[in-house]
Amino acid sequence: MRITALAGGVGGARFLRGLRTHLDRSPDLADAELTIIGNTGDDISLFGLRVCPDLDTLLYTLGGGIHEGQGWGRADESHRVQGELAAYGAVPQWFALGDLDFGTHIVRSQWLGQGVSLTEVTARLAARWGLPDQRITLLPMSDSPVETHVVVEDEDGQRAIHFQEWWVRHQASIPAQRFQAVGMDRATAAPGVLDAIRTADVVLLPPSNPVVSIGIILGVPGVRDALRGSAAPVVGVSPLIGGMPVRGHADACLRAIGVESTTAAVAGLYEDFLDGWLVSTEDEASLRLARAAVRGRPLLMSDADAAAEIAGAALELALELK
Ligand code: GDP
Ligand code: FO1
Ligand code: CA
Repeated sequence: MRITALAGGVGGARFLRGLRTHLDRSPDLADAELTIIGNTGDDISLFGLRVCPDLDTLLYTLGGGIHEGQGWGRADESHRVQGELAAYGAVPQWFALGDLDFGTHIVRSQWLGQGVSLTEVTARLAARWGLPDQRITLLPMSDSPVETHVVVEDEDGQRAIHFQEWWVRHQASIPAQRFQAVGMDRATAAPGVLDAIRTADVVLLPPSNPVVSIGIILGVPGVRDALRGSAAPVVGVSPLIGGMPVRGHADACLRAIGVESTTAAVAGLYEDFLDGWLVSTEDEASLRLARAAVRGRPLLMSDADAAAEIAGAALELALELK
């Protein structure tokens, strides 16, 4: 079986690690192939280095190197390089880059500088983290740089800032007027992305941020059409429980695009291609969708086993809809 998933960072990575665990525990599914299409709209250039937060969160989580408490960055990390940069007065200092994490950004930037595509760079990083051994292929959504910027307005007037500055530095506390995927007008889907959707047996949407993770991937030319046209059932998992994001600021992102913070409204963003929608048990009773089957389950990925249960339920729903 071929499973394709669209994913952001922490929510996507924890769900997909759970999915791999579920597959490995199911004798008839153990040889399933998983292709992940990762959001690169979060990418940012810092200190001359290209940083791809969502791809790295996926790599470290699936490869066993993630800082579990934080959900991003490396376990057993130190920050000596950043201290040295601070001593030189180098900015920004609001984005924490650890020494081990710097290694990833250095080698990625070196390869990109040699003309290697982000797809190939990501494959090389994935090999180090053992993803091919788990039958996982990680693809960036595009090889062309796309950066999510946020249009904000404060006492200094209206301006666009990088998504990471809005999210990390300002903790999404400045109301966002809108998001701009800078570079998307020139972007094409990375090699293998559209085929992975078209030829999948099942497509899963983890509980990733519907606006700045999944929403950005859906903006890549051809992706939405491929989802609409795919014969595979498309099943999503709600990132909201009782209308609230489990972590992060998805509610602020939804507000910026004029969408209510409810599981129904998030499903509405996927309405044209969604076949199944897994929601939290408490949200199930109040939810009727015209086109997609709804199922309720406890949706808190409190540990690896809980994530495996949730991923198993999403896959089960998809297989029923086939
Ligand atoms: P990011 O790039 O690190 O922000 O990660 P994603 O975009 O992949 O996922 C972020 C979303 O995951 C947030 O909107 C959270 O509400 C959601 N999320 C995180 N943990 C859980 C969980 O345990 N259960 C569910 N249902 N959603 C979660
Ligand atoms: N998130 C933070 O809240 N603060 C940070 O300083 C921070 C640093 C960071 C470094 C590398 C990386 O891969 C991710 C990092 N994140 C940090 C996570 C992050 O960029 C965001 O949570 C997501 O991109 C939001 O979607
Ligand atoms: Ca992200």
